[in-house]
Amino acid sequence: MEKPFYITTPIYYVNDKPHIGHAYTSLACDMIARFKQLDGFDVKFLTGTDEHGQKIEKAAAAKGVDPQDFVDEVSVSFSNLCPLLNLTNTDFIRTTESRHKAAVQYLWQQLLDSGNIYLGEYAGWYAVRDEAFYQEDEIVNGKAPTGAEVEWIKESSYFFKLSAWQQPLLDYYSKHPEAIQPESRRNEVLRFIEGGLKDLSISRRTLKWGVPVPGDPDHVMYVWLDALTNYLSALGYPNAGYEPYWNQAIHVVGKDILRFHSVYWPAFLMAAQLPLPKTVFAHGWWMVEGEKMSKSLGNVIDPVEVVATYGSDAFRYFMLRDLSFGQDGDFSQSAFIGRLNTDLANAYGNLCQRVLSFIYKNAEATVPTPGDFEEADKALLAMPNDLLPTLRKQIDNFQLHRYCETVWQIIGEANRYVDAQKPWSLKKEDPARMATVLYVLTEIIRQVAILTQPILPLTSFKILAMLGVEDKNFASLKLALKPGFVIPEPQPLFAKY
Ligand code: ME8
Repeated sequence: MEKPFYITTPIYYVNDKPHIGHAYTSLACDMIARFKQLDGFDVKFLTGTDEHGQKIEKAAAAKGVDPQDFVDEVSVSFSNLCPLLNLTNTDFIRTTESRHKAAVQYLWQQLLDSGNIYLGEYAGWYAVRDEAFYQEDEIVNGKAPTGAEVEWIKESSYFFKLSAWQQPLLDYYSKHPEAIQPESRRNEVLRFIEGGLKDLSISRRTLKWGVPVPGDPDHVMYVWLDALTNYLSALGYPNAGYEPYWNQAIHVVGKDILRFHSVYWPAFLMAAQLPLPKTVFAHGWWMVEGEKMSKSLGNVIDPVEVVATYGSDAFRYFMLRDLSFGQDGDFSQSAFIGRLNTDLANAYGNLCQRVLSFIYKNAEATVPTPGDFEEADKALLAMPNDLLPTLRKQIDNFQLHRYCETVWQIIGEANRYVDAQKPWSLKKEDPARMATVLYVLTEIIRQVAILTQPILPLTSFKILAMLGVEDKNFASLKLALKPGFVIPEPQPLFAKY
């Protein structure tokens, strides 16, 4: 039986269409999901949309449309992004679906039955943009610490006894250092919890656009309690079958929403006697040409346009390679073009093009039969398999950029091997040796293409198809290319800008 693996993106708000920040989290999860799938895991990869709450209600009202019609329309711009970016998500959840609402109401009942919910009155600040409550001492110059506008609300509300979970959370995190990553973010969360947790308002009476509270339909649930539960509802919770995946859950989120995922969510789960996710990983923030992306600055980058111009593989590569996963990054035109030219066209593209064109023109377009391998041949051929444990660690430690670096080391080594072995000179001097060198090179291209699948699915697919390769999972690295396959005329894999 394959080992279950479960990875999730945040579910995105449908108040506006997606930008490269949303695409980023989805791409990072896709890279990990693809790696795990190729490495023999039974993968579930979830993404979706967060469709309730005041922010969405307001956005729909501003357009003068019914909230359901509004979310139906905007959700499509997020679900369309999945095939566009070549995501391998196994599900796409919308919080307005009945399967989700039923699960949230069930969870609410668990929290109520276990004595974790009481009715009270909330008076305090609320930021619609963040869908978050703020304490008086958090307000800076009349705004939320995030810069969002706040409004004062005072109404009857159900509360979750978050304060009771302060110590259990601290105890849990001291036993599970892997539960919040990277470490710097973990420390921020611990300091926040140590600062004291107040009970959390989890329902609103003045809002209609949400999941009704069981037994008190005057109230709708706080959008974050509703939204966070998507990770369970998509697995079929509370019906049996969700457990094996849930026990392996990894949530990848932006640093903006780590508190919701590492304080509120685990407290709800503990209160409902459910296991906690294995890891919440918070990544950094993308800026554009050194500025914050914002509608008012007009610098929001639409992933649909980037993909239309450069293709999805180029976009994937830049996002996954350029930013150290966890750190903040900058989407600049010069860095983008630089990476495409240097790493894709010059390094990877050139390796495939020079080797496969040479075979096409000088070796009857046929994968040659090798003679005995020399030391240099063996050293190059051993690289991918020898590096596989390193690549596994890099994925498990969320070092996605390092994974790219490691694979490109092999590409660099293969290009140096071409220069050193000079197949063009061997053609006259030693055709048998030329055949061996060309075989080694096609074999290394096969292995590299297997390893680049999580980053560059389309290009890897093209390369493997050219070589007639059918087995594409990591176990097949150990196989060897069969000589005699006739390759089609090679076309450049990457454009140069
Ligand atoms: O917060 N750089 O949805 P959201 C990097 N619905 N990542 C970015 C980014 C940027 N500039 N901008 C957005 C919500 N993101 C809630 C989540 S989950 C139960 C509910 C990514 O549409 C990043 O993953 O505001 C961030 O956490 C997420 O989009 C916020 O998406």
